[in-house]
Amino acid sequence: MARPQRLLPNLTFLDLRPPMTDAAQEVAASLSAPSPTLDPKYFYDERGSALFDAITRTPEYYPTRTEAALLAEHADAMASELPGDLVIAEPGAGGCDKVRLLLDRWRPSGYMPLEISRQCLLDATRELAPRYPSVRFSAVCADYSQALSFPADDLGPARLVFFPGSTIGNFEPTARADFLAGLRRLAGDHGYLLIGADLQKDPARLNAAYNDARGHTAAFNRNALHHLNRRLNCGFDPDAFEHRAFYNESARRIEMHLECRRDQTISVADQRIQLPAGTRIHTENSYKFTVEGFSRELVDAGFAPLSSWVDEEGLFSIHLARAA
Ligand code: AVJ
Repeated sequence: MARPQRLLPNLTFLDLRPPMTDAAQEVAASLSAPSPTLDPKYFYDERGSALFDAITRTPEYYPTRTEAALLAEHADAMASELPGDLVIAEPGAGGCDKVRLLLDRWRPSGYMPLEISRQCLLDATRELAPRYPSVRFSAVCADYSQALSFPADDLGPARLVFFPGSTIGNFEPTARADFLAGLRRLAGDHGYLLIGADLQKDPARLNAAYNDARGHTAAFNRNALHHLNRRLNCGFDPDAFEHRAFYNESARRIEMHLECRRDQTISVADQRIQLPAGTRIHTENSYKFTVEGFSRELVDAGFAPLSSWVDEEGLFSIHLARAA
């Protein structure tokens, strides 16, 4: 079992060396399926992360700023329902941006970001740890499946699992139930969960949030193709793909697709894949919730909901729950 390295007085780094998925095989299989798909993880190379940041600053994309305002407004109310001594564990922490507010307001005894992108995790924690000398930083380089089975230390401070941004909306219903059960394991029997869930609303508002006027979401969507060209030399012509994002009301989800405008042939894993004009590649689902419906999913995953907070406009919700 890998051992944590001490990088700074209050920062240790544990590299669980997440297995490199055979992306070429995975992409070849998903693109040659009757309904071609691409995993949304392919949006997020360095350029993709920068494009997502740009999306969060558009007037149309409300989730990130609405959630940040809710956290700022209710951080004390949340703390009043939590034990004084806490370790915040954050799977998929990325650049550790969203937790800063909680570190400022709560001064937990520990913070454990779990993140697959090694350099991103190292850069973020090396920058953060000196700012919070009283917080013990335990950075873990791991993929989701490794992260969710990271045992809770029942003798130590209670663990609060922090999963913001409504990234939970990317999971299909069954995978979501499994993932929430994984968050329950990560929290442990004495742990808690603080999670963000975007709410169902007027389709026009949702469609606007995924079709911003500046075109950042369209560029973010096409970036999956640029990323695969760089990483797997697929030979896509990304500019020959139309960005399509719409709210599928019956499925209660935003769907993102890339529509091929002219015949293309790409190659991956020594396979040549024909993409005739009109082909749609399904690149992301972002499910939308109700407070009641999401609370039921938390109960099914082994949590007892404590409180939830929704902004005045009813756009976004944050849920605090404890291990049942
Ligand atoms: C980061 C997955 C929460 O689904 O709203 C933003 C990603 N996709 N614009 C979302 C995204 C298009 C975002 N999540």
